[in-house]
Amino acid sequence: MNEKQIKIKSKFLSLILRHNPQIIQLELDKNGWANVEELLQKSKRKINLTIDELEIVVKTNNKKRFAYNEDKTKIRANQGHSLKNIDLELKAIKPPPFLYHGTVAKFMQSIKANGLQKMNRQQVHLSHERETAINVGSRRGKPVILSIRALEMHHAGLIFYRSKNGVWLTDNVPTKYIDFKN
Ligand code: HQG
Repeated sequence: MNEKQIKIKSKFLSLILRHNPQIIQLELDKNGWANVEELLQKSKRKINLTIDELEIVVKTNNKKRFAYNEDKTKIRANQGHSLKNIDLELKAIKPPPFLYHGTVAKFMQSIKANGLQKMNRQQVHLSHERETAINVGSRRGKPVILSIRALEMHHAGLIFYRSKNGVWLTDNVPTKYIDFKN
């Protein structure tokens, strides 16, 4: 597989494991796991995906988006779901003083009014590194980087999680914890 093919298969996996397993009549369990054999079998309807290719996609994925269970019979996305009621079994943890969120100017008015909301995903995604937030914002245009006073939120009782691949997650970020100057 070349890089382009790996990317196509990775995007397909994101679609199935985060958003829409139904398009191949696959069911995820309550913790977001798909049975690997069943995934490969049912994926044939849409794409060629062998067990070795799956292994490569998981291993080379730049954001470590996917994880196997211990005996590699199951696979799931580490974060980014829009599917409701997926329990990733994450533990609440104390965040660093600041976390970052990359967005674009057209959303700012609404963010200033409503805070950061999870929109179509299960949670708001934040990063420890500013650079990551720049990349996230750049998907949509010229990035606007927001600093979030995460530790203050934690002290106020708001809950943070960190996914297995290092993305910080929280239900919403009220405006008062967002630093709007760039
Ligand atoms: C914005 C990708 C209006 C928010 C990335 C964002 C990340 C609001 C968009 C991960 C708002 C939601 C997540 C409000 C938030 N009013 N707009 N109140 N609150 N927004 O894609 O954080 O490649 O769901 O700023 O790299 O951009 O998929 O979230 O622009 O890690 O692995 O609404 O997805 O990772 O967009 O990206 P998204 P995101 P993957």
